[in-house]
Amino acid sequence: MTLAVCPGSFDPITLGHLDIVRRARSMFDEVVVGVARNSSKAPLLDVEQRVALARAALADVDGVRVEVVPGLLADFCRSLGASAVVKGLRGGADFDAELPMALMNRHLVGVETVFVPGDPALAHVASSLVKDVARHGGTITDLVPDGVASAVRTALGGTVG
Ligand code: COD
Repeated sequence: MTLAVCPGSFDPITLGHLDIVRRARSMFDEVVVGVARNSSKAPLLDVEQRVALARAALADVDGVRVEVVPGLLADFCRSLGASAVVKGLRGGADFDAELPMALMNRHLVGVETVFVPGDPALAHVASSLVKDVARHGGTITDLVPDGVASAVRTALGGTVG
């Protein structure tokens, strides 16, 4: 039985994340979506909301579950006996940001990272951009799973399309 962890902030989960989780599931028997803390980002949604939205979005995907990463991703992977971490790439900038994390996670516990190119049609989709579009009154319903736009709208305290 192979198990991979798909980690992220998921603040909020987007169609880009779902694409990567599905691709990970096509390669591994089981996928754990790990909702983690990125210390360089202040989240808009609290961790319970991010987990609930990810669970709702992935409810129909067999072999996938969503959990909180309580501390280091490397320790979480070791505790699960994960074969790999799976990360999505939109382009070279993602690779430059992801490579040091992959090397650090391997240094810490020996876990390997598999980089998966995402759907090019979703290469512009990032949680940070989605929030920025919403903050300025733009429509995000076609960028995120059902229920996410209204959660973002509530968190921003305004109107989101
Ligand atoms: N297409 C392809 N891939 C995508 C897309 C898209 N449209 N959108 C997002 N992705 C990918 C990203 O490239 C990334 O791989 C993943 O989805 C998650 O993205 P985010 O933005 O939700 O999450 P990040 O980048 O903030 O996640 C960073 C972590 C939280 C994983 C990291 O900070 C971490 O591991 N934190 C736990 C503490 C820890 O272990 N720190 C030491 C790390 S070495």
